[in-house]
Amino acid sequence: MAIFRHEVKDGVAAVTLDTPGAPVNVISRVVKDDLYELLAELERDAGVKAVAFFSGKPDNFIAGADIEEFVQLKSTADAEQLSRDGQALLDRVASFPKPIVAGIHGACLGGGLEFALACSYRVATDHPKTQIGLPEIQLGILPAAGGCQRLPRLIGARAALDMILAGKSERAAKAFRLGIVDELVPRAILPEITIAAARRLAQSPFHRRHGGGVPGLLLDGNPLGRLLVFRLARRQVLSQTKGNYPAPLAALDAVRHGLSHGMKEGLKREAQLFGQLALSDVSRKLVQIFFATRELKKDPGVAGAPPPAEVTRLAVVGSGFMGAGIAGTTVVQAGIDVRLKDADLGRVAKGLGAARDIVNDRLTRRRITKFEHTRLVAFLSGSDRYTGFGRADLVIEAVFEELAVKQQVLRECEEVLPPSSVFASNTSTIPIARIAEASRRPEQVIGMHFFSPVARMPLLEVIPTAATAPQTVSTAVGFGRRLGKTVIVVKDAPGFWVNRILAPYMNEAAHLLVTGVRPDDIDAAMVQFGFPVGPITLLDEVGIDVALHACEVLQAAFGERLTPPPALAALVKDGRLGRKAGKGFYTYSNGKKGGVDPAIYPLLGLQPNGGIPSAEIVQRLTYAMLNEAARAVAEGVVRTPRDGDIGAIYGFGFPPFRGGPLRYLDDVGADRLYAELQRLGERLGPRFMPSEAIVEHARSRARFYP
Ligand code: T1G
Repeated sequence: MAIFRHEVKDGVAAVTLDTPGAPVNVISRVVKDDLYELLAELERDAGVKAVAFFSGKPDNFIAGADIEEFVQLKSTADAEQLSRDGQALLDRVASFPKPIVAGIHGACLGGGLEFALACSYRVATDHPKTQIGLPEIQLGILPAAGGCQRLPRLIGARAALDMILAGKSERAAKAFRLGIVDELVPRAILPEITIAAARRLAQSPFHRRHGGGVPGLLLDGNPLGRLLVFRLARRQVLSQTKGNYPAPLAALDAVRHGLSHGMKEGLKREAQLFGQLALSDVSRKLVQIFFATRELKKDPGVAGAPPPAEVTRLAVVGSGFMGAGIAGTTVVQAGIDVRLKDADLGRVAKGLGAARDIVNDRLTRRRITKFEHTRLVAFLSGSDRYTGFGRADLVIEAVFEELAVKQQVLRECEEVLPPSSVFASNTSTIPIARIAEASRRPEQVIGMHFFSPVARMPLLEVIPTAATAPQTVSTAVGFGRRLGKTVIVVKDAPGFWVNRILAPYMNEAAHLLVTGVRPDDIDAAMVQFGFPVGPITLLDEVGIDVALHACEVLQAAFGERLTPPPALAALVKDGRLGRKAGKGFYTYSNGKKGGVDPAIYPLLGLQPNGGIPSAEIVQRLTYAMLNEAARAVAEGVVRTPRDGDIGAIYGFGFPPFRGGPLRYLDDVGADRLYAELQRLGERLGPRFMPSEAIVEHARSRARFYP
C-alpha cells in the first residue's frame, strides 16, 4: 500500500501521508524517497496550483524522523549525512514552486514540525491531541532538518530557544499565539480550511508579519540583543543540566551560528552537531528510555492477563495529600466520577479542595477550557460515610500508614463494594499480603503505590500478592496508564522497588551527615551527578518522619545494612519534619527553601567539618544503591532491568543520561563495583559488603543489558 495518496480538485492537490501498518507517521528513508517522487509529479502536473498536506492517522500528523533509523547509525559521518538528507528534502519543500499548506491535526513533532515549517502556511486544529514541538533535546540530539534555522526566523530567537532548549511541545492555541501556526480551526473543518488556504496562496503569496513586537525587535532583531539572549540561554541551560546534557548547548550553537552566518552555514553546523550527538552515550541512553517507556506502555504487567476491567467510578479512602492527589489526577486524566471518603466532613472538604486545585491548575495553565473545568469538577464528591461506594469499580485507600487501620478500611469497603470491584492500597511500606489478610476476596486486592505529588510524578508501582488474580493486575495497570502514569509491576517485598533501592542511598547521606559533612555539600554533589535534587533536600520534601518510618520498616526486614543512623530520629523528635513543618535540614520561609539550618548541628551533636571530596560522596551513595539494586533484581523485585531503570528514573529522578541504576552499574562494571564495595566495606562497615548478586556478576562478568 502506498504511503502517500492524493487527489487534485480545482487546482489543489490534497495529499495524505499514511504509513501503512504504523501507528504514527514518521519520516523514514522510504517516506523521504516517496515524497521526492510525489513532489516531482505534482511539480510536473500543470493542473496543480497548490498542495494541501494532511496525515491519514487519527491523532498524529508526523512524529518526527524515524528514531529507529538513527539508532542504527554507525558513524558520525553517517549521522551527519542523515541530517543533510533531511535538510535537503525540506529545502525541496521550502523552495517548491507551488505553495504547500500543512493541515495539522495530532502530534506534529521534531522532523514533523520541521516539515511543516518548510511549508508556506500552517493550519492546525484547536484540539488537545494537537501537540506542536521540537522534542529532540529529550533524545539527546538537536532539531537537525532545519528546525534550528527556520523556527527562530519565524518566531524570533527567544521564543524558538524557549521551545528547542526545553524540548517541549505546545498546544495548537499556544503555537498560534507564537506565530508558528497561521490558522486555528475546529477539527471538523481542517480539510476545507487548509484547501481554501492553499487555493488562496496559489492566487497571491502570503506575506507573514513577524511577531515578537518591541521586545522582539530589541532583542531578537539585532546582534547585540541576540548576544544577550544567547548568553542568558546558555547560563540557564548550564544551571539546569550541570553540563551533563550536551544537546541543548549544541542547539544553542546551531541557532546562534545560523542567525550570525546565514541559513546555509546554519544548516551545515546543525548537521555536524547532529553527527556528534546522535552516537553519543547520552543520546543512546535517552533513546533507550524512549523505547523502554513505549514497550512498558504495551506490557499488561502479568503473563496471560485478561483485558483490564473498565473503571467508570473510583472511590478513594483517605483525603490527605496522597488521597486528594489521586482523586484530582483521576478527574483530569480519566474524566470519571471520584468519591472521596474520610473520617469527618472537615477532612473531606479539605481533600476535595486539594483535588479541585489540580483541576484549577489545568485551567490556569490553559490545558482545559472553562467548560471542561466545570465538567471535571462536577466529577468530584465526598462523604464521611461509604455512600456511593456501591458503584465503585476500584477503591484506592490512602489512609495512615498503619496495618490495623488499613485492614479495618478493607473490611469496611468489602461490606459495601460490588463483588467485582478491586481494592488497592497506596501504602509505600506495608506488605500488601499483610493488608490482604483481612480480605474475603484477596484475589481482588493489590498495591498501587503512587509518588508524591501524584499529579506530577510519572511513576506508579503496582504490587500484586501471590493471591492477586491476573485480571486485578491488568485492571490496576490499565487504570494507572489511563492516569498517564508509567507503570511497573513489582514484587510484594518490603519497600517494593523504588524505596528499596532509595533507602541505602538516603541512609548513606545520613551517615555522611553524622560524620560532619554539610547537607548542602551532599546535595550539590548529587545534583552535579545528575539528580534533580539532592538526598537531604528530598528528605525535607517527602517529610523526614515519612522517610524515617520507611527506613524502620526496611531495617526490620533487612537488618543492619539498612539501619539509618540516629540523625533522622533526632530531627523528628525536634519537630523538624521538613518543608511541611517549615523546618528540616533547611530553613523555609513562606514555602521558599533557604540555606542549611544551623540549628540542626546541636541536634545532631556535631559541628560541620571540611567535608569529603564530592567524588567520594557520589561513590558512597550511588554504590550503596547499585549494590541493593542488584540484590533486589536477583530476588525478582522487578520483572526486568528495564522496569528497574524506568522505575528509578521516573520514581526519584535517577539521572536519565546515565540510563538508570542498572545501566549505570553495567557502565561502572560489576568487577570494579565489587572491588570498590569491598574497599568501602573494610573502611565503613558491613553495609557496603558486596551483595551475592554483585559477587556473581563480577565473577561471571555478567551484565544487566547485553
Ligand atoms: N520514530 C520511530 N518510532 C516512533 C516515533 C519516531 N519518531 N514516534 C513514535 N514512534 C513509535 C513508538 O515507538 C510506538 O511504537 C508507536 O510509534 C506509537 O507511539 C531530524 C532527528 C508521537 C506523541 O521525539 O512523542 O525528528 O511501541 O506509543 O502515546 O530533527 O510517540 O507501537 O512499536 O508513543 O500516541 C523527534 C516521539 C524525533 C516524538 C505519540 N520526535 N514520539 O504518542 O504513541 S527526532 C519525537 C512521541 C527528529 C529531526 C530529528 C510519541 C507521540 P510501538 P506511542 P502515543
